[in-house]
Amino acid sequence: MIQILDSTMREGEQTPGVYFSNEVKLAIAYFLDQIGVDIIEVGNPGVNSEIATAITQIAKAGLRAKIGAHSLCRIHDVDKALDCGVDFLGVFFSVSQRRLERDYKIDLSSAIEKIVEVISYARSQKSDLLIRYTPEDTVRSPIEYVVEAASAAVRAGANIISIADTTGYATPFQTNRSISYYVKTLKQELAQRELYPKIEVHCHNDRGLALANGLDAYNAGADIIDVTVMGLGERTGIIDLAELLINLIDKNENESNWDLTYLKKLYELVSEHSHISIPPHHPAVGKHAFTHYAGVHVKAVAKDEELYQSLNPQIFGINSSLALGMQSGFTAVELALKQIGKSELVENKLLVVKILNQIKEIAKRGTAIDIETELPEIVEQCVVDQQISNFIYR
Ligand code: HCA
Ligand code: CU
Repeated sequence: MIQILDSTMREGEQTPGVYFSNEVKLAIAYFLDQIGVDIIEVGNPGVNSEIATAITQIAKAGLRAKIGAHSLCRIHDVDKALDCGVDFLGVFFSVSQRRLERDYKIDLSSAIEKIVEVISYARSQKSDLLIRYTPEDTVRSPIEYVVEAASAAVRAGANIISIADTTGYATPFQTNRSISYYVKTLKQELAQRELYPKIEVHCHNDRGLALANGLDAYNAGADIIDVTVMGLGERTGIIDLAELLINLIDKNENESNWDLTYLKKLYELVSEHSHISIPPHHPAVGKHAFTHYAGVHVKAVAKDEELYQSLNPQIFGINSSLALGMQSGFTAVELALKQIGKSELVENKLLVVKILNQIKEIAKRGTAIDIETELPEIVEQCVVDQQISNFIYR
């Protein structure tokens, strides 16, 4: 069964300007745990001591999810992570030619020596620790280098190898540039060496393909997929948690194990504290995700919601709704009147037309009419107008 690793507090906090206090982090962790995320990557304790405290607190919170730390490939940093009492440790070290030559200035065998030293050390410190090794920028690294580094890491004690598309370079449309190619080849090559680590994928969204690549990896047999709330992260971020879950449910994955009724609350919390608003048209959790607007749509949905919905909003603990504005028709006004407890007015067809015309006039301002707060006033005004004209023309 596919597993989800959430990195909202690690990768997500690498969104320019984003800061979550430790109190907020604990709340995010609780929501993720309620939803049923398998691994929560809380942060890199090497960044500062406050992050180390957050990891320690969350590791002690008694959650079902495995709690993880991210770490540079250095023994000193691994010690810091282990001091937080984590179940999971993610160590990253690139083996791309460019990185080895231009940044680390070492060759592949020295890189592998370093990786093996650090991973063996981590394994010697905690026998049941889940250790992930990520050859950062995997999909722009020669596959032979990735296989060699990954094999050495697994022999040294790593349980998980993560294929990171660090720069959002991968595409499902070109075989040797696809995540699925890396997943399949790595699995095959490692199996030939009798090594069977779990394969994780970390897909950045620079080309808008993070989700597509994640699903491509899923089809190729990936075991773990990284996500963040709202797809937060460096630059254009990574796969969005809600978007991935919607699509995995379609594959009948884990349906009963995930509780998606917590998604909206989690997104609202993260949005509030990241100061990044949820786009209204965001799948599942956006304000308009299950809101119907145009006349034809509202009329059809009044008979059968599935005529314009392929996802059941109840899965997310949400009811479908309607919006009032320039595109509205007669049915929308009737439904909205019922919604505000004025169903007796629905029979007065002339009044309904008057209200609809008034709505369309106001809608020229360019935003929807709020049913709860604005409609009652519009109705009242139209009722008064009608009474006056009835009086005049009596
Ligand atoms: C980073 C880069 C990273 C690491 C992923 C991993 C990436 O910010 O450190 O360690 O699995 O995209 O490669 O997020
Ligand atoms: Cu990343």
